[in-house]
Amino acid sequence: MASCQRLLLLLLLLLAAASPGQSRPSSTSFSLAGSWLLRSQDGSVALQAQVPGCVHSALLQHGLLQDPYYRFNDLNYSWISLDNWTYSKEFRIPFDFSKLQKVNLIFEGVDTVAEVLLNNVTVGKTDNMFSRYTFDITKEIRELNIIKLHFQSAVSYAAQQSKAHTGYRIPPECPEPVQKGVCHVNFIRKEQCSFSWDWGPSFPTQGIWKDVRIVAYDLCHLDDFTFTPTYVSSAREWNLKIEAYFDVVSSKPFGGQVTVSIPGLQTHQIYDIELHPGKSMIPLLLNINKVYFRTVELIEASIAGSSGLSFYFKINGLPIFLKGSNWIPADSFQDRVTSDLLRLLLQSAVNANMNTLRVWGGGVYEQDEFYEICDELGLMIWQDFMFACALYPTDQAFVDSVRAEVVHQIRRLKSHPSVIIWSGNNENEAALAENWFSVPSSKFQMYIRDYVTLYVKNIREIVLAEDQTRPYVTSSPTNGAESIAEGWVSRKPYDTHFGDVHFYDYESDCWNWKVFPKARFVSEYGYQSWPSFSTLEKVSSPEDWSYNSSFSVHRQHHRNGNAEMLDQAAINFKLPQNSDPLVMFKDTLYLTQVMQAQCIKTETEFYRRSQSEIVHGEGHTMGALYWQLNDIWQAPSWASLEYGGKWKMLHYFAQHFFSPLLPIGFEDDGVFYIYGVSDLHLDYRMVLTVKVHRWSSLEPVCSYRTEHLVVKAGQAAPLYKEPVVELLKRCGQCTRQSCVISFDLTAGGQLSSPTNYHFLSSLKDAVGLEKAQITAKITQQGNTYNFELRTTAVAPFVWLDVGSIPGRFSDNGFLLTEERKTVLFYPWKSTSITELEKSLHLISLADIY
Ligand code: BMA
Repeated sequence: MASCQRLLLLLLLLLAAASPGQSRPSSTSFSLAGSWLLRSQDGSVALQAQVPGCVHSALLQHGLLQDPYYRFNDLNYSWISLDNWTYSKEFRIPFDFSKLQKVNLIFEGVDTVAEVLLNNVTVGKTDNMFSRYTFDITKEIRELNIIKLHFQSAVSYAAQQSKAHTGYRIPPECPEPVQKGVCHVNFIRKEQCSFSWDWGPSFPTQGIWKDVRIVAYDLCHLDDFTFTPTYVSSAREWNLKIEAYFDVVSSKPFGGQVTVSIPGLQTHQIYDIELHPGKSMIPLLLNINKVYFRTVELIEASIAGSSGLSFYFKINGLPIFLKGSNWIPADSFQDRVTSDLLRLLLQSAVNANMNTLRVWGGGVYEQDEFYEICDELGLMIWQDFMFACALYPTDQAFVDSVRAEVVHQIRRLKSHPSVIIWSGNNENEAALAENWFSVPSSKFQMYIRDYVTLYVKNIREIVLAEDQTRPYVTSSPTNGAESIAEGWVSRKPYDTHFGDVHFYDYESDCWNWKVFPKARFVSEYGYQSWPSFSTLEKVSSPEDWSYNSSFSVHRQHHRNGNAEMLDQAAINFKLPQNSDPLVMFKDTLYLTQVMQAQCIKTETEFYRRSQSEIVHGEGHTMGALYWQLNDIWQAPSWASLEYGGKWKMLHYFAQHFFSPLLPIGFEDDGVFYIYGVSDLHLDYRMVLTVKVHRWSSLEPVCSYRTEHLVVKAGQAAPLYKEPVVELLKRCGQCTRQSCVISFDLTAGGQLSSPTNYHFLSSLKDAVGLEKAQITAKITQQGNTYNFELRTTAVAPFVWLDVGSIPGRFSDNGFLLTEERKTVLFYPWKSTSITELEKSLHLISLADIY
């Protein structure tokens, strides 16, 4: 995938008028990005603001705000989004436009509701953050100009729209009080989580959030071009379809030539075309017989031994298990999402062996760089359209706005090989099917009609017309073909026999895999944890540093979330006990991360080992995307990466549980099994080593190596089976409480899996677990640091924390069963041994008791 994108980026499109005597099309443009003047409605605040940007960022840059994420500032600063701000700028056109036929003002993104004036004449209005706006300013443009954008508060606009919708309710009206958010976000085409979410604050921004430029041209202008490859197996070649969208301003048709050149493929082709006045799309076809692109198919087919249908992806003809997580906006203020930050987060996904991210429908269609990096890193993207957890209006103006948004986003994104599926919305089919918002049954059919209007008759129709190379599902979760058969809203969208499911259960014991759905594909599942102390410290003050402080309560946006984490942890662990309140707080943060990591490990391993089997009609699980990859601010959430990118324990665990080759241990009815799971493309002869350790000793009580076993490509299959009673008897000196099992796969010393483990009892019942004394000797080797660890005892969940020093360890949160282990630290900024030694905090589970 990576190579393909790089090659395509070199594709050039040149247009030349062919008829003699006719001039060549000319076009010139300049950006209005940079410094603008920003004023509050009453003029009491006036300052310079950067474009692209937003009001909050401008106020922050001028020192008029503290860090908006500090303590309770999300509430203190709510006035900003209630005001109506004006952006203005004076500018001189740096070229002679008088001879050019058309001058356009193009906004790549306006957030959100604004009236646009040029030289005091209204040239357009905006109401959709996700659309590109092009306004014809040929008549208004002068040499010296003033441009103004009068914004209306997104909050008051949404309220107004909702009030005007008198026929019937479009719920939910407001977020839950615990989210401390604002109402009616479903009435505005804006980042839905900007009005608050169950992991994020309410910062309904205003501003010009993407580039704005003036483009002037003669004859014609190439507005857009896209390319999509399809493989023609009969001819064994790729058809590359290029769609070139022109705005032709010439009053007469004219001919010309387009040159398509892909230097990386030594491809150069010239096309004669004829352009007619107005907007037109010219398709250009190119045949290429080298394999450079990728195909994607969503397979919904019957499965032997199971009712229902499969739901899995074939990439280049091969079934692929999608493993990864869900992406949310990386900041409330999009102008702070730099390419460095995107690269850091996406690289972290790859480092954790993920191959897929779902861009979730409550955020934004991400910036171009996001998809470029994914193309390059080989990450696949499940792309939602931006609708989440709500019903939506379908009046004509709203639908028209959505249509423009969807066309724009498909054309912008479809050339990216990373995007493998379009999906209509997040959980809106489920919201209807399960009647989350208590709509009266008499109105139910009407809401279904609205749903079909939006996601089927409009969005789906546009996807089918604009992009035939990718599948479309109307919602996530959905039953896919079965939902369609049931009229697009299935009675049971969480059916394990069809489509994808989302699964959350905070109460049941997450160490018991029987609580998880053996579904075809699990596109969301998760548990919360707290970020590390060093991350929280930046936005809090000492009085906040306890689990029940008003700060800790304020940052938790999920009802009962803080208690839920401790309740889940208490099922298998003793809760921290310490008389020092700060130590107690830090230990509690650590334990929530231990709980989260271990829960999602158990759950993900269950999904991965369910990929090749059908049990009681369920199975063939082919996807596990946990909720959620990243954080929008410093708060408790389901994320595995903290705000800023620091890895939580879960992320280190993901590196193991998503490993291409993994032995997975579990018990069923007192029998211990190990499955071998492989995402590799070849079968491998491997040896499985199983060791049993006592908590009280660094010498394993017994160790067993199998004969060579074949671990099959793309399969999950049992490799080992032994009743626990026999295993304990065989090893002697062991009880469930006093011992733990570890195991790994190796092949001739070359290929190996991570070492995995299986607990035989809850750790609160563990016998012999000692407070290990663990020391670390740090040495430097080039850009990497070695942490040579030595322990006095077996230690579970060993955690190395270097505070705010950016970087990641090669491994962390591990079970230490040997006296020595070396862990590497990869810094993201330069650091030193002294700095690392000073910041290092090392604990393991027994330290918190
Ligand atoms: C799902 C997601 C998000 C939410 C998460 C955790 O519903 O789609 O809306 O943040 O669960 O509650």
